[in-house]
Amino acid sequence: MLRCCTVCCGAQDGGSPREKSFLLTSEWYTEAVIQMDRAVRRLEPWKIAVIVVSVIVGLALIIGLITFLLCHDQDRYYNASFLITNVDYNPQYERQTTEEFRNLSEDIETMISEIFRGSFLSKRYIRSHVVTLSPDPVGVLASVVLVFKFPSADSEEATWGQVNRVLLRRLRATSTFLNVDQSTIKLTELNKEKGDNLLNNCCGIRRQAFSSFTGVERITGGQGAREGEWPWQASIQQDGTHRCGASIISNTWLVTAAHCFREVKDPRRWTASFGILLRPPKQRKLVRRIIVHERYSDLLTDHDNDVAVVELASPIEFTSEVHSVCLPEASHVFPNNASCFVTGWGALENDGYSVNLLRQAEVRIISTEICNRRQVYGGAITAGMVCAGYLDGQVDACQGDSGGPLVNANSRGIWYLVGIVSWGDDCGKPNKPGVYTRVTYYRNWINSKTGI
Ligand code: 4AZ
Repeated sequence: MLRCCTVCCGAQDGGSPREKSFLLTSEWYTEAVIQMDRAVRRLEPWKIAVIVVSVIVGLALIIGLITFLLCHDQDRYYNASFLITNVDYNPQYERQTTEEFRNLSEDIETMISEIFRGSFLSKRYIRSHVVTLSPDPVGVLASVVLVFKFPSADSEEATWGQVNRVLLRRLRATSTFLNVDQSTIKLTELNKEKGDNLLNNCCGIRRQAFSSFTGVERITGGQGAREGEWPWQASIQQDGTHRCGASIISNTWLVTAAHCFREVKDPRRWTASFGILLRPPKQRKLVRRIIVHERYSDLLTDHDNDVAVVELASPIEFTSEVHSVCLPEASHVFPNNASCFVTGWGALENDGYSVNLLRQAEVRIISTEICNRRQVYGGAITAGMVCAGYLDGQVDACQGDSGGPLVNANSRGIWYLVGIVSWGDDCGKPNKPGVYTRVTYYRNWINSKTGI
């Protein structure tokens, strides 16, 4: 068609400058098309195929990217607050780790989960987490963070409206023993930073869901951890070298084993690092103060009172990958055979080297009665210790894991510190499970030193 036009226009020599310019452009274009035509004819078929495939792949990538940007899911956070009128306020609700806070929070979270799981938002609902329970003249005011996944293309107003509607309608219709005053329900959208902050400031929360595995490995040679899986794990390092594990219990305090400081007690020679890799860590802090249990003795080999707290020189910045574990109340009892996880950068075998990637292993609590049997530890286990592992051996903590956490998740999926890696006869030997400092036994001591 262009060629035809050029031929027609070419007959009118001496036309206006505009016509001349059009003529020149048309001729240039015609020439370009002829050249391209020749070039294409010169191309071998396989080259044409490569060009066609590249163009198709390029287009597919662009379409995929646009679809991803429009349709991919995004976490949306909300704060729901409401008044519960048939529960009297109890001062124990002030602290997140009390049994009272735990029990009421579990009831509230179950109620909210049932509401959303039974609604059209069931696939969008991720979790709810009670952050505060405050006093009110007629009951308890609950503040709950709700997390949903919505396509990023969905407008904020629309999704807020959907969540609000379901919450209002179903709270009215759901029969639960909690009496919620409908007129007090308030739902506000939180931006990601605020939502993350609220959740990261709650102890014992793991942000992503990590599938459990059948833990038949010891930390030695066991399963590598993923970022954010054990966010309370710290490494304490003497002159820059990993010596022990530790657990974050607040943004300025760690808890660890006293025996880590047997040789060097000067805080200026110690640092703490956070994140699953020793090198490079997510964060690193200087140590201000080390408080070793007064009755721990470097000279004795009875391993009693193997607990210390470490104060950091500046606060940790809490993120979903670095934040605290919950400390159990002194009265809490973790049952025998309860499933726990021990984590650390310790040796892969007795007298081996530390590893760079954090490892994890599932172990079970062994009763003190069994652990004190003649063929096990023959009476060496005292009230301040707890055994965990397997009498068959294989799965165990090892050197370098000392001071690190032994944790257990409650029914709300909140993780509590059960023990501190302390001692054992070798690693993974039959009838020689790991021995841990029993955190409930030292709970009041930890509080007396840190205020936590
Ligand atoms: C240690 O020497 C050590 N198998 C830690 C844990 C265990 C043994 C030794 C438990 O730090």
